Amino acid sequence: MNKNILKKNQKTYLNIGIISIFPEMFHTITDYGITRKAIQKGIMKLSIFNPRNYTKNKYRNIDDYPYGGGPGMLMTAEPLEKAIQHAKYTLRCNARVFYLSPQGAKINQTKIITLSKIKHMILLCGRYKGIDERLIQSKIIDEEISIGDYILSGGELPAMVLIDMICRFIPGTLGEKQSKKCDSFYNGLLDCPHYTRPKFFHDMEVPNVLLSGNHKKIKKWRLKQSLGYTWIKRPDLLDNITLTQEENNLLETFKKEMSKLKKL
Ligand code: 21W
Repeated sequence: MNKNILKKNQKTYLNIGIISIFPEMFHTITDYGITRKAIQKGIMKLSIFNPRNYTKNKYRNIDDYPYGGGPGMLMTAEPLEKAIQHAKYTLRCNARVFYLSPQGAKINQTKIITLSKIKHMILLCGRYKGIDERLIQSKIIDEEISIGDYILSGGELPAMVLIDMICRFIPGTLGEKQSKKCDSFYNGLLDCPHYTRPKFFHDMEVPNVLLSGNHKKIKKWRLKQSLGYTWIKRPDLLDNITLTQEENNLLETFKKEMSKLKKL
């Protein structure tokens, strides 16, 4: 399957340029797990550009004091612009440029699916208090994105989070069996509970239906648990989706079974 995809698209499926003053941080994704495999297979390619290499002054400064005063430093526009331009030239195409920033539009699973269709992207990672506003307003940045409403110390971890998420959507990075289709959120629901050997852990058993070998029953049970767990742990998710008649019935059964358990 992987071979076919690679043939069809000639070379790399996902080409990512990263602008960061901490290139070594990206070993986290290049050296471990699914992201590492994707790079090894040639499905994904990362190229890192350090803004420090695009500075003019001898101390290679990429930061400066903010006009108007106040604490903290800002990244200056010029080295970043040059790094982006070089990245664009290297990726040799109309790569889309994303600036990771707490002020950006918050990413969600739907947005990831849209992003995962982009084949060439440049991720700009800020540090300190961020970057000169004029770079954001210049045409060179296409989109500003955030990974959530909390403050981190830079854009590198968010960039890696993004790459990890997108990587899972490239055909061939996930095994057919552990497909993303089974993942939490794929259908807007939480994943069902899972069990593996041994059959007994302390005094706890594996639900009988999973040992039954009846695949139709197992599928139905898993959907029921997905619905039930979502209802218990993340009821807000249920507000965003419309359940089918069958799903509604399964959830009602789950609730009844729950209240029976409580009475015991
Ligand atoms: C931290 C940049 C603080 C700028 C309101 C009050 C990239 C990030 C980042 C950082 C400030 C992302 C503020 C979620 C994140 C990132 C570093 C300046 C901002 N707003 N997604 N204070 N969270 N963060 N203060 O932090 O670069 S994507």
